[in-house]
Amino acid sequence: MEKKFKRTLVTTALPYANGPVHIGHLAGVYVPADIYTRYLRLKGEDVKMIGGSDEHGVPITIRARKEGVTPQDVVDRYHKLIKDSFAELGISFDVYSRTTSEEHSRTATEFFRHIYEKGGFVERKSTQLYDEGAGRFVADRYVVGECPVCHAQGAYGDQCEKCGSSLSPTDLINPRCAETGNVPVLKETTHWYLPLERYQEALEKWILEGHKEWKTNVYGQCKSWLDLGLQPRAVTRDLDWGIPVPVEGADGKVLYVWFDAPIGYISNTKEILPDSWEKYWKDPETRIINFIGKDNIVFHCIIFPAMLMAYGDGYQLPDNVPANEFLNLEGDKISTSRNWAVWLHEYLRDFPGKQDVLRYVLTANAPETKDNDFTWTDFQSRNNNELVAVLGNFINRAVVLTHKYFGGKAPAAGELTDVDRSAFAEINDAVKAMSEALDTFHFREALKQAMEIARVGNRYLQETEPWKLAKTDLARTGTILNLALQICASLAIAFEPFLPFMSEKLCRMLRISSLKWADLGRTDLIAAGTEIGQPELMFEKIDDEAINAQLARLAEIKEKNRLAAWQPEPVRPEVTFDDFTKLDIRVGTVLECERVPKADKLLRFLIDDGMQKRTIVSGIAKYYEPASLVGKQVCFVANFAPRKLKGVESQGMILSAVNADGSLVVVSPSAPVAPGSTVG
Ligand code: B3M
Ligand code: ZN
Repeated sequence: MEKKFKRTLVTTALPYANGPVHIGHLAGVYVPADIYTRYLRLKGEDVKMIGGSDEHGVPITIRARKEGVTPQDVVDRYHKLIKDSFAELGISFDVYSRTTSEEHSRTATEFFRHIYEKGGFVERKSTQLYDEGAGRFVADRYVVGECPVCHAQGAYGDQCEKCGSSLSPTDLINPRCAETGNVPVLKETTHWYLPLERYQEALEKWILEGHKEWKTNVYGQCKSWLDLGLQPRAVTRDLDWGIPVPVEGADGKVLYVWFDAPIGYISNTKEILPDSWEKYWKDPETRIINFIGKDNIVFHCIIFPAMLMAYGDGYQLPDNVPANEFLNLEGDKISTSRNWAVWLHEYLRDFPGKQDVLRYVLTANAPETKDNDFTWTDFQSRNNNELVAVLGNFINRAVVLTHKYFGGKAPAAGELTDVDRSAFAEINDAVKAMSEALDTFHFREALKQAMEIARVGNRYLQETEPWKLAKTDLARTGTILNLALQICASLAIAFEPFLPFMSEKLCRMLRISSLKWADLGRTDLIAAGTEIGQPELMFEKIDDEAINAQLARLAEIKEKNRLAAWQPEPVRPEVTFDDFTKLDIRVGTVLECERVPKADKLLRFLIDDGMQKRTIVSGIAKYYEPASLVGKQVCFVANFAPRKLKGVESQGMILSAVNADGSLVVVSPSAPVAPGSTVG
């Protein structure tokens, strides 16, 4: 039996305020949460959507030091950027606050203290890495060294990215503090731990027995954590940025960011509902839904619930945690550090007024059950072939025809025929399927069903051909266009959660207001005689130029990353000066240069070496137009034993530098010199 709820609290993962948000965040969390919340609002339900920035944690302090500013400066900058770009995309938070707010600090402090006073923490000593030069503890991630498994350099203290081994910083060979280069030492410290094992049984019962309906990825992750057996987790850190641990003698310690961040959901609720927030957290008739990405599952399904249990006092656990998988970009994992992302604020700048297009594409392609890929060509084709050609086209036809035959006044509908009734039956089927999909967090499917309404509309016009009938039967034409306008009204409702900007525009055009989900599929949403607005296009085509510009930007980033990731070959074994002088390296001037027939890699050079002309064959044909080298000076090994290459005798070797991608660049003197000059 489905439980009945009085209200819903929708929470969205708090993004770290040390960078802008990207399409991965949007597809995974904010767009689905916004769709869901808007849907509930249209149903007239009591719902609040809670968001905010996560402004603590080590990465923010590191970024600040790198930039020579304070952590507060960093979070101020990104909080504003994130908040503004969410608003511009139409993510309709009831509150978007931040974890540096006073309310949050008060709430998190009280939360810790309450559990502490109940004996809900255990205090433990441990040794941790410490940077003596900098006078601070170093988080595992910020110790680097040689991987003990694959011997790659630059492995992190928690993981080697090369071979994927999970590490602890003391495993590293030659560990160094990433920021300072100092050798870390071990130092004893005390921390407070949440003994998760105390909640093992309750969590098992709650999730494994009570929430079999959760998404398989979420349920599965929880099960494997629980099967391993829960261990105490430290909830404090040695750091000077965060909420101070409210315990005597805990100077220099703050709450672990993952302890305070989820409490942010509570603080932010308090901020908008100072008097009634408890209803949203402690009343069993409230339903709490956490929208998150898959990397946050354990924190929301195990640790935060354990915190809430530790606190007690009637706090409710989430009813569902519809975590998504990841969205990739053009086949590669999105990465903030490698700048491999489509950043929301840049999208809004590059595609002004096209918020709905991004919302549409991210939903149609949402990584609901598996990782998915965002590509710019898919973005373009979904816009051009679906939004423009199906949805926009139907609306435009209905409105244009109403203007053409009825002067822009909604005509009256006469008796309905079978064709009319069957179109509306199909629409109502789609509406039903859409509602079911929304109720169960299947937003892709819901969007597909919304689109189906427009497809039915197009088929209906195609079948009834009002433009032909208008000459002979204006009354029937009126009925058809009346119904087409009613379908438009349904589209305004159905798409409001997905494409709120279009919906608003459409409502203005159709002169309708106060949308209600229950009105979907009705045939009386626009009264006969209503003067509708002039036809306006809902969407416009996106041309290749705009797409190519994005692809070019990504190609540039990829190239930059490739060069940055390139590592020089290790230096070869030592040689003596005598060894070196055995090589006779000289400068020559290129007199002739041509391709060697049937050898696509080779160029034949005729070189003036100061004494004579000599032929040298070099494998650089892929990188140079032969003519472009004539007249150039090159360095070559003059006493190289002659050898035959594809039938041509080569008397020496031209020197080239090998680029990161293996391409070759000829080495030349930086100013002209006499041919035959030696190099050394
Ligand atoms: N800031 C991690 C993340 O952005 C973290 C989420 C907190 S939700 C309480 O992935
Ligand atoms: Zn490794």
